[in-house]
Amino acid sequence: MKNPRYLVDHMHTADPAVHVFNGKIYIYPSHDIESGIPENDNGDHFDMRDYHVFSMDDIDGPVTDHGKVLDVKDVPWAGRQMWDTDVACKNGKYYMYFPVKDKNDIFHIGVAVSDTPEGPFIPKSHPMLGSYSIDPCVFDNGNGDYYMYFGGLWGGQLQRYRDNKAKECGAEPADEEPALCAKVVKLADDMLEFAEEPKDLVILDENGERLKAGDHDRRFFEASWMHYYNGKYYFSYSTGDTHLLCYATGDNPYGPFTYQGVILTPVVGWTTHHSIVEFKGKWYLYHHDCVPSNGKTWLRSLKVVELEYNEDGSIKTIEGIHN
Ligand code: FUB
Repeated sequence: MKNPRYLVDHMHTADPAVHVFNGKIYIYPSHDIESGIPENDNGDHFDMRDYHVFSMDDIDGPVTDHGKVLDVKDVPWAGRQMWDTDVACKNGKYYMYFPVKDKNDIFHIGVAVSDTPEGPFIPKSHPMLGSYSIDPCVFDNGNGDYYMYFGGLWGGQLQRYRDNKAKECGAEPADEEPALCAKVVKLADDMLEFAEEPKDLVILDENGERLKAGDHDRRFFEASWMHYYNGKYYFSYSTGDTHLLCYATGDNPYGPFTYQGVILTPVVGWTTHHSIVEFKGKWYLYHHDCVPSNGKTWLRSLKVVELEYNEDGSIKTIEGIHN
């Protein structure tokens, strides 16, 4: 597969979390809708209310929609805005992690459980204790340990927190200060809570210095994803207002990580969000853009394209806009 391929045309989908479960590709995206809410920097126009699950037997084959698997109405503590989700499998159970605002408009991360990757997922009665902000991604380290990466600036509310505590007046640091970090936390054995306090996922530059808040081309904004390739951990993310997907590599799930480069140049739309997955010996980048909706930033469409590495393990940059 050399050319990017759109995957779903009967609804708008974004923020794909992709995993291979039982030999099949499963896609857990956000479900974009036309809510009529005007576009703003707080992301109020992303007013999503449920999740569908999709699967593919093969990368070039048909995409099956397994239908609605979780609705905001079924989450007792939820207010509005179901954003990027992810699913992890442990001991034959599937755990869906989802950020949604509570009834006071504060994002937390909830968990819902299923016996199958297709769902439906049954939500727990409360958010994960100590959770905040958005964009959970769960990485299975293959040794029984699972790590969650999360956080997002602006509408994702990460700037409101320091040391895992909400500040009365949370704001982004000044340009010369260290950038805010994505968070990493090990999950408890039951997969339902954090096993520890979330830690900063530090990204260093080529001189071993922490990336600065003013370094908008490289600093973390949202859309965490972790994968493992050839003995290295690859943390990838969106730079938000500069619309790049970048990556940094490290030697363990906590880091520190060192910035390496751009995976995907800007796409049509404001947000860019992805996952990276290996299937049958090849690597793929799943992401979204707004070409099918003629640039409506809140109506996005999923795509997949092959991702390639250079011999030194660096990722070949993919162009976000193509013919
Ligand atoms: O889909 C809503 C938000 O847009 C996600 O949580 C962000 O990562 C961005 O894609």
